[in-house]
Amino acid sequence: MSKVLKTSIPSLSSPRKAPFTVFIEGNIGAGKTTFLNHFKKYDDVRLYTEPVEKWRNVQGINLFELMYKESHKWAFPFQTYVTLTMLQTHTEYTSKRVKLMERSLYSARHCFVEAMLANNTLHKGMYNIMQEWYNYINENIHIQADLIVYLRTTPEVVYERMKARGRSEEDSVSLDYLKQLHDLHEDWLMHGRKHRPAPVLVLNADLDMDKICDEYVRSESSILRSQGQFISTN
Ligand code: 8LK
Repeated sequence: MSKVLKTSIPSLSSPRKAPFTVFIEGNIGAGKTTFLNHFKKYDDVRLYTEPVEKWRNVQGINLFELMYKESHKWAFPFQTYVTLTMLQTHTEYTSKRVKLMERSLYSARHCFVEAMLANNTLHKGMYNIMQEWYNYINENIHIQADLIVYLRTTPEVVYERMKARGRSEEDSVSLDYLKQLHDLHEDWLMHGRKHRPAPVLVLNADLDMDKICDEYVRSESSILRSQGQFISTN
């Protein structure tokens, strides 16, 4: 019996347009997931939250927990796996007109991997391998990037939020580490000291959850005006 081909053949006359792709960036506890959930009501938006559940269960192994517990040993395999899962999300096909991603390959490279090198949890040799991966990906794989939304916070505020969230794996995360991640986000997104693949929209994410809604609304027009079309709600 012959197999039925399930994939449709794209029309040659109208090549598929890549979705308007937005990365939501910011420190631990900045409210990225809450921000993403705000866009659930839109039909034409595909949301990708950070794949923490995949990191927690790599064929039964909690890589996320190991990374914080024994960072010297596990930071490198963890970041390698994060890079794979981010790449899977970057390249995943969606027919929706807007793709919203929590973090990206760029925050892995410019924030987390840099912090781990500075803290000696990544040996320079491991760091160099990560750089070779990023360079290879940059040169050979198209990563769609149209807008970066930077949820800008102060480390003290996100420290309190992180504690209140109470993710057990994050028990050992210190205020100093959050300050370090903050500075790396600032260097990258505010001062442009690292490559920014798209324009950056900065939102004040220190605000309380009720007030932050105004900031979300401010960002909606930038996100949803993609390709000049109106996006309907459910
Ligand atoms: O964001 C969820 C948790 O994972 C938080 O504790 C920070 C950690 N994390 C990390 O160590 N390295 C990362 C990411 C998250 C995301 C990227 C791209 N790299």
